[in-house]
Amino acid sequence: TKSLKEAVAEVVPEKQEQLKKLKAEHADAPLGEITVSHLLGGMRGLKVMLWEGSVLDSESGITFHGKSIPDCQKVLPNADQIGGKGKEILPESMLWLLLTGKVPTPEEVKGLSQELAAKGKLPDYIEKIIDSLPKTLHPMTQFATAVAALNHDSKFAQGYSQGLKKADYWKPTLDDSIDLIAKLPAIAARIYYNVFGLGDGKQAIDSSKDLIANYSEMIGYGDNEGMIDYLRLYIAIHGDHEGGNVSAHTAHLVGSALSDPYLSYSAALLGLAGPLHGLANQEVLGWALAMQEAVGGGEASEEKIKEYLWSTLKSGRVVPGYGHAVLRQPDPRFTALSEFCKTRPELRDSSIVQLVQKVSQVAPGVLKEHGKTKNPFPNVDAASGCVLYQYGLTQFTYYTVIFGISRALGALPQLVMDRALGMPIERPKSMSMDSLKAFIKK
Ligand code: FAM
Repeated sequence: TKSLKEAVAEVVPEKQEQLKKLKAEHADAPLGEITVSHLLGGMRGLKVMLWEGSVLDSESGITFHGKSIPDCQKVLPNADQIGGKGKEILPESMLWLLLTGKVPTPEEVKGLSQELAAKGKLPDYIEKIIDSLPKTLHPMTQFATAVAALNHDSKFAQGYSQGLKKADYWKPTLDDSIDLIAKLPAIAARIYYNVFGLGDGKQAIDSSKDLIANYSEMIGYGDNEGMIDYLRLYIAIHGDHEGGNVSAHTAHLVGSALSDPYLSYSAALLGLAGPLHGLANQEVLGWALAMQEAVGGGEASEEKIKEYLWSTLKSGRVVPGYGHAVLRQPDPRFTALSEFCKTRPELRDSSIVQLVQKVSQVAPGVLKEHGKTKNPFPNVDAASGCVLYQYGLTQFTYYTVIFGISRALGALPQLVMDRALGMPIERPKSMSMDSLKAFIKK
């Protein structure tokens, strides 16, 4: 059985060769025209980033090394296959796929799970930093603070300062990345304890359990099979959404300055904390609960839901959980989480889950009529929070932290690849309005 590091070491020369060929044969091939509206429009649609783990198609949604979410659900090992209990994709399996492009065997996943368990304990100083933060500080700010502070022990930063060769940069980048992914659940659990006084504050790790079974135990859900498997699925499928989204792009940008994985991922978390990106799951739930109060739960009529949607839009707000910068169809991640809800009676019968599902049928029509958004369909965040809520995790300022455990599965593998491929510092050209005008006149 291979370790993840051995599996990555096999892939690196192949990727380096592929890049060499691409440069030699196609360096000058055009990838489209850049217009002023690209510059003014958040660079939508510009093909200007290399990202190996996943590709997002506007119609069919995300694929991870060519595999759709249903494909991954078929082939990636679950907890049942490694001696635990559960049918959903293990985040460890997704991490392996994202890093190597290969489907791991259950034995390889078990080995990775054990490696993460062995590295998951937090150093004392990190616990102290978290405990010293005010409970009123947003959990995402606490998350980014703790992750940045882990750079105290970065192998990459240490190696770099000791003159590490460029060809070897990827190795300590991978060590740091695995170390960070191993510690994210304990950091998240410690924040839960600091802010809400929930969980036992010990963050104990059982080496026979997978990453999320351990995390669930830390936050007080160790006996809840439904919640544990939901968290596995949620964390596996939120892992990567190609490179241009704010969190992934931020990790890549900051990492391009050779900031170590802790600093790069801390910056990514700060981007994830924005309401148009990761904070949307927190926003959706607040909005959905207010709607439930106004129109009723699963039994609410279509008319009442429509009225509520219009009142949100007329007050100048966006409907949270709807629309997407790239997708133009319902988000397959939304579909996967909705399918999960159908498999569990406690979710099937939940009033808030039923309401969210009903809204997903009514909102596209209303948003089309409203006529602004290019995508009237639900994105992943439309569904993600109501399940947590139903399982009793009602502290919705915490929801984005769970997303933050997940996004590392995609952002950090690309950082490893960036180092292996010797990608340069990112430095696009900016223009002032005056200089643009002068340029256009030429
Ligand atoms: N409700 C109302 N209006 C919306 C809308 C929505 N859900 N989504 C987009 N619009 C508006 C948008 O505000 C813009 O209006 P203005 O021209 O007045 O500025 C117009 O429609 C065109 O926007 P777009 O081109 O369709 O979307 P963008 O690519 O600019 O933005 C989103 C994409 C996701 C930021 C946007 O759809 C949005 O604000 N959605 C609600 C928040 C949300 O759910 N975010 C989560 C995204 C998720 F996938 C994630 O990152 N986790």
